[in-house]
Amino acid sequence: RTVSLIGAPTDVGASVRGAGMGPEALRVAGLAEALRSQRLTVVDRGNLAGPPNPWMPPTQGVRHMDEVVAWNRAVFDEVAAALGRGHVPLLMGGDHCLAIGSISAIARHCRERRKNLRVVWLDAHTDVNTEAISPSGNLHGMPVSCLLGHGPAQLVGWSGERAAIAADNIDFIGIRSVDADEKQAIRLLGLQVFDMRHIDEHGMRNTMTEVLQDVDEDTHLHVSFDLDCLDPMEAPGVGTGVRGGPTYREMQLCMEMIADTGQLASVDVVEINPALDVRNQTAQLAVEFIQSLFGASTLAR
Ligand code: DIR
Ligand code: MN
Ligand code: MN
Ligand code: MN
Repeated sequence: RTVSLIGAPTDVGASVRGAGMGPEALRVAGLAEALRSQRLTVVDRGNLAGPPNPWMPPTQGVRHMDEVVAWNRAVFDEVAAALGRGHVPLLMGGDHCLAIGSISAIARHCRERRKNLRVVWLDAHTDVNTEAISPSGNLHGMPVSCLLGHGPAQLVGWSGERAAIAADNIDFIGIRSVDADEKQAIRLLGLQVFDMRHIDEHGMRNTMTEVLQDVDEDTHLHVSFDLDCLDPMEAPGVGTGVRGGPTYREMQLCMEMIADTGQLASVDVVEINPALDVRNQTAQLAVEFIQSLFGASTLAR
């Protein structure tokens, strides 16, 4: 397998500056070398280009719409190109607004190839706000709505259909921060949210068994990995940390069980904020988890 690393140095969708340094932090932590050490071919495509962060308040419920559109266009094209080459795109963010371009390109690819897309959303947050209900106006809190066809018009329909994914095609793991109106959206849309209480009560193993039960050889499995999914004790380098996340071992098991399906076909790694990190430990942690996601295991060769 060949992995295409795609850097998208943004914080235009975020509430805190600094996630734009994420791609370089992952490179410094040795992401490419780590994947090469496990029989993968890795091509680093460098960083995409886009507009700077104007740091403006929301207009019509959204901050930095034009900048978020521009960055996501670049992401869409580069992810589509990687998939076209038969590579596994690994998007290095940047903030989580980039999942709009990434998953829209993946959804279009899956429709063309008659693959069933399943998205695993690893996050402390559900990111299912819209411009009408978001308390912050930050687009990193809205990508799921955009992909489901409910967000601001400029960010909806990029896959060629109004909805890039259906509610049934996405599972959320590690959730522990949901805004007031997001709770209603989750219920109305029927989203499958495995919150931290679910993981406490059922364990990561049973949770992932349920999430992955209908994955088969026709499945394109996409992982959208927001590093704030982890407990901030483990991963301090994030803009919106929330305590009470999965432990290191729980997250490793999650990654290993995804790897065991053999169907992982694309990844977003987002929201690493080196400005808030401690000696690059969050990027180093991300590299370890990505290694597991691509099949590294303690005993298997
Ligand atoms: C919050 C924060 N729900 C918002 N979202 C974050 O602004 O919409 N997502 N941090 O990762
Ligand atoms: Mn988050
Ligand atoms: Mn299901
Ligand atoms: Mn997120």
